[in-house]
Amino acid sequence: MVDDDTELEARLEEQETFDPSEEFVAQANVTDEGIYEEFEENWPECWDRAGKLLDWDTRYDEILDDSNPPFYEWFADGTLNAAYNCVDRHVENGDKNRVAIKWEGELGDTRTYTYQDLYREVNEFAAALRDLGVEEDDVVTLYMPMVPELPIAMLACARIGAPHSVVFAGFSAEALGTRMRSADSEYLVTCDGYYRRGDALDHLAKANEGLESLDHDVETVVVDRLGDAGHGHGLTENQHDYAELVAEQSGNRVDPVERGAEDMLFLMYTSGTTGQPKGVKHTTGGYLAYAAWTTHAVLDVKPRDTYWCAADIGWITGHSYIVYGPLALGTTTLMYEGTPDYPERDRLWELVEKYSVDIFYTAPTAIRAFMKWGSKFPERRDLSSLRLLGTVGEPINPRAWKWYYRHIGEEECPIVDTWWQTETGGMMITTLPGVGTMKPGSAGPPLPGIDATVVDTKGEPVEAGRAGYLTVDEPWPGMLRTLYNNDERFIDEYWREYSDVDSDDPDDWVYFPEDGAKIDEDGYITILGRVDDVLNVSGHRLGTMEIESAIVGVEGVAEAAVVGGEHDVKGEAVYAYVILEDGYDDDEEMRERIVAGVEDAIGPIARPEQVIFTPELPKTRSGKIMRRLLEEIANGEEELGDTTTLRNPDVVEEIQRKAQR
Ligand code: 6R9
Repeated sequence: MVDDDTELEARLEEQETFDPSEEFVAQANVTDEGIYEEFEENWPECWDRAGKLLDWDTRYDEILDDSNPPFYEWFADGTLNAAYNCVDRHVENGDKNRVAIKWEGELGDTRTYTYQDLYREVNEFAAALRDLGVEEDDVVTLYMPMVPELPIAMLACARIGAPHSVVFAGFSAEALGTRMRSADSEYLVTCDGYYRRGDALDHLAKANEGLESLDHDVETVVVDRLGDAGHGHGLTENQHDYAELVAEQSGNRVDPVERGAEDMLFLMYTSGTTGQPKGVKHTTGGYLAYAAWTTHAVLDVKPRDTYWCAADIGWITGHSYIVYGPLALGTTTLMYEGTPDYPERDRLWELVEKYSVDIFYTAPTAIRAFMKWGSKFPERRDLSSLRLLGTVGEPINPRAWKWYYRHIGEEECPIVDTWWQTETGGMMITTLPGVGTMKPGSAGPPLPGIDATVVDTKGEPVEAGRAGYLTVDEPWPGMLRTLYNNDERFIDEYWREYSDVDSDDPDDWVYFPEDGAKIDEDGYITILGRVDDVLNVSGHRLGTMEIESAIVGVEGVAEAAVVGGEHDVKGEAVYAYVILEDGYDDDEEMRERIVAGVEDAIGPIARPEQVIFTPELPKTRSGKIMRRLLEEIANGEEELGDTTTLRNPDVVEEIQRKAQR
């Protein structure tokens, strides 16, 4: 047995390419290699294939309107409703008894919603939102953990044409306030609390604190998740109990509002280069068609499947691949409230076994944690129901890929390594599981119809194997349309770098995702990571500027620089270099106040791994902080790169010494 194992490990280690099994291919949604050419030759009409996955109130004639780049419009003369597409049509098509959402709480409590159940509750809550005053185009903020009421609230908003803005429950009160203010949002749906490693967290306290920072009144709906374990907050005059509202609307129906394809479906705030989060705008037609298409083509989802994306709905991955894509296709989507290691480190595999999960989609940071815990945890469980595995959020190294392939997929499941972003709405670069050869460590070729390339600083394609910058030359239906109320920043952030911004010719416009990449002879793209000041901590996007401004807000801090250091589970971890004002001591108390400052401003996900006090930051003669050097120090590198251009080279050794403490 041991010998077999070692032999297998050795073989896997050497193997550089993997092909899907015949059995997988025989049943896959997309199997024709010709699809790449077909899309290219028929572009942009090829996208009708995505549009056709939806039911339209008014069928579109025009696929793409590119007359005003980069403000592209897709299916613009069509109308539809996203909730109708995710719920009603499955009820009407005779699938009302199929399970839409299977939910499991951390304590093992479960809830099941058939499409009929979902239809009922989405209607009732949509009616309740209307009664509270929500009108078409009002932004409703959803600050909720992983409870079924979150997708229900999203769909209820979609039903009445009110865009939602979901704020990840792990974000702080301050982060909630900033996002509500930015979106002028006068409605909030939140929750009393939720479970994390057995503790009943008090979420409403955070929500209330966030609301206090707003100048305008907010109508709030509160879901009671904790019951008697709750924290005893009374509801104020503007706060309503979710269950009561829904009960009052029992049996009521709301006609799905006919939305233009280009009407906003939702806003999602994400981190960028500046301290201000960006409100990414997604639309009803293009986004939903793209989410449905990629769920079909890449995740190979079929209505009879039990499909599980173990992300949080508070991020784009959850929007596209827990809620909109899977429900548009009428499958069963699994939601889990808790963490993977509670009560034990086999929790996720327990759920795979219990629900006979067919498709499992997670982040490399989780896989690295599973590897660290060891294969004995998945081995305890029967994982034979799995057919396909996926990853998203950050690069996955070949070792983690192979571990996932062997210990979770039992060498039978293809793995799709999917590169995409909040801004792209859905997957962009990955193999098609029923078509392509997989190369661990490389996401794969761009999807059919996606014109992504790797270029140098001048925009010229780089040679195979050379590092460059990822760009996308043609628009696609799932792309963001703009940043909320900020067209100028939209152009600056994503287009200016490689476009002729004065041109009306769409060929002069190139989308820049701000990732480094390289490409091989077969056109497979390996993503190297962000090239802007954005960190990727456990698959979460965090702006260094946001963290720095939180630290500088702490009393006694004069200046701060934040960089990412390598971390074996998180991928990147936050390293904060801090200069104190005179009269403050660099002691444990100060460190704790800095950590608390970051948690208050953003949330525990942004917590610094290390706070390094220093009398000065290494700066170039022009006064720029030399971040590269700080990164090298964070990574414990002894041989540092060129420091001759520093104004203050002496400080380097001192910082190095402090970082080692
Ligand atoms: C979906 C999502 C986007 C950034 C992106 C890139 C990184 C995502 C990746 C990946 C390598 C993959 N990223 N998927 N890097 N391989 N398969 O994660 O959206 O939170 O906006 O992050 O994540 O750097 O630019 P978002």
